[in-house]
Amino acid sequence: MRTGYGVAAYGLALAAVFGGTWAAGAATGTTPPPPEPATAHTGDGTDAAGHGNTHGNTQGNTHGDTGEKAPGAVPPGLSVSDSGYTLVTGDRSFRITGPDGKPVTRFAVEHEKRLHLVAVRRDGSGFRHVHPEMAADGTWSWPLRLTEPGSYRVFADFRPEGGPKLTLGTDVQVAGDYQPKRYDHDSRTFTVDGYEVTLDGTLTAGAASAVAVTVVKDGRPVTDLQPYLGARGHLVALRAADLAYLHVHPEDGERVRFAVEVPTAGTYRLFLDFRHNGVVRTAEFTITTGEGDGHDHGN
Ligand SMILES: [Cu+2]
Repeated sequence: MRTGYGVAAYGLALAAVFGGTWAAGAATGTTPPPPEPATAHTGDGTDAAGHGNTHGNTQGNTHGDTGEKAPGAVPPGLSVSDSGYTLVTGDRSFRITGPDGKPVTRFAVEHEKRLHLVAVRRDGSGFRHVHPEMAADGTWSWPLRLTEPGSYRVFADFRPEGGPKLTLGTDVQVAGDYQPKRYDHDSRTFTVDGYEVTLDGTLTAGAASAVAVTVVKDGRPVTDLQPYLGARGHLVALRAADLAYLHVHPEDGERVRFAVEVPTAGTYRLFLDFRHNGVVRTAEFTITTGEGDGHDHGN
C-alpha cells in the first residue's frame, strides 16, 4: 500500500490516522520518554515555541522525496555528508555546508520547520526531536541538552532550497558512566503521562506493513489528538543495528493506521510524537520484523 504524501526514506510509507476533531491550540511543550528528565525537552525552548498557530495543511505535504530507493541503497542518517551537503558541528552550534563549501542559509520549510534535529543515544534511548534557530549566516543554535552519558546519534533532517531532501547524522559524546539500556524484547505499548499508546501490526522487511496506533487515557480511546507540525503524528523509525533513519508522517482517515516499509529484517526503534491538550509527547516502541523477512519481498 502506498500513500500519497512524501515518503522520506527508502520507500517507507506511513499512514497514521487520528480520528476525531482537530484542535488548533498552541503547543506548549514536549515531554521526552522516561527516564529522561522531564525538563530536558521542554527546557529546550526552541521546540516548544512557534508550533501553535501556523498549522499547515496536513495533506500533500512536501516532506521527503517520493521516489523509491534502489534495493540495497544506503538509507538516510548514516552519513555526515551526502550530495555535497555536510553537517558541521561546532561549539554549541552547527552548520550545513553546501556543495560550494559555504554554509547553507536557505532551507525549504517542511512540517513548519526549516530543519528538524533528532537525537537518540546509541543504545536507542533518550529520543529528542527539537527545532533549532538559524542565524542569518547559516549558523544553527544547538538546542539539545544531553545529560545522560553516552554516545548519541544526532540527525539533521532538512531540504536546502533547490536541493534534495537529506538526513545527515553525526555522533555526539557525553562523558560519564554509560549504562546502556537494552531493548531485547519487542515493546508495543508505551505509557507517558497517563497516555497508553499501543502499536499493533507486523513489520515485514521490504513490504508495506500495516501498523495501527491506539491511544488510551483513563480507559478511554483518545479521539481528539491535535496537529503537531502540520501532521497528526510524527514517526521516526531507527534501525537498531545502525540507527538508519526513517521519518514518516500520517495521512487522514478514520483509524490510526500506518503502512510501514522497513528496508531490512531486524529490530527497529520507533518514536511517535503525538499532541493532545496542547502538549507534545513521545511514545517509543521496539519492533522486530516478522518471520519470512530477508528472503524476498514478501508478496
Ligand atoms: Cu521536527
